Amino acid sequence: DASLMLLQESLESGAALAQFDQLYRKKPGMTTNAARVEANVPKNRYRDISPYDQTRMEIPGSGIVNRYIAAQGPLPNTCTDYWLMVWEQRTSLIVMLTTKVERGRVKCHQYWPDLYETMDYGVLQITCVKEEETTSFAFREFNLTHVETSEERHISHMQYIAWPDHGVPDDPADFLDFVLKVRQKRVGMVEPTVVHCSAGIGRTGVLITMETAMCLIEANQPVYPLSIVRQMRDQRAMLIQTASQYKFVCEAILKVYNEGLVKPLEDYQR
Ligand code: PTR
Ligand code: PTR
Repeated sequence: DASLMLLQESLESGAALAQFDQLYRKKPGMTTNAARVEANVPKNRYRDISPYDQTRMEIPGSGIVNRYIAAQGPLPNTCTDYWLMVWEQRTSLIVMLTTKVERGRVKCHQYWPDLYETMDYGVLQITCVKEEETTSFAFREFNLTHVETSEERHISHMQYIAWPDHGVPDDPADFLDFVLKVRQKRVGMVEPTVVHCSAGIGRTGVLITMETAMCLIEANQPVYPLSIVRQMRDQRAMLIQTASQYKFVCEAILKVYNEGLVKPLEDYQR
């Protein structure tokens, strides 16, 4: 594929990283006033990371159809809103890329119940019905019940645990394995997938870029990671935080393509 040969060359020459550094981190003209409203200040985990007014998720839903919802790790006081958003958006998959605590600092509140336990958040009741953990992943299944209507839905939770913030995954092979599992899960899925880490920019940006690239490869479309990142930053500031994260994702894209881990869909027996 021509776009991926170009990517290979620009990674080797260093041009890819220079281009990445030139991307705007915040889109000119976008505003973040809602984050500064007194009632909203305590809802944001980091003072320097705010959603755009134009693209932030509102409850009840704004009617925007998204492929992904990039989110911060919920705070104790935002879990009810978080689950309401999941319900309203009909999300059936949550991808989590942080642990609860890193280097002694809280990165995300445990917004889900332990195995076989139930938690109530507003009108929603969440029960954890399955949990499988390895050293790098945790996969959980939740039942979500709306207590007023008794409607019940099922949510899968896929957590990658071996990836500290500001860095790249400890083991690239493990990470690829994880994203391939996410991709498998998402085939045919039309509802938005909630992707979150702690701030919802660095690791979340890498995951969304990677999965988008896989979809493009499957669809036999050119893959230009720089334009994927630019489009993402039109909707949320600072997605993919560091040049090393960008390099990591570019190399991972080349790897899945070169090793045939993701192929144009017409190559599959379907
Ligand atoms: N034959 C595929 C299927 O239904 O599983 C078609 C398909 C391929 C559907 C990709 C969705 C796909 O990706 P996405 O959910 O990202 O649009
Ligand atoms: N002010 C925080 C900091 O710089 O540590 C904001 C922050 C935190 C930014 C985590 C990015 C972070 O990484 P991620 O988006 O991958 O959780």
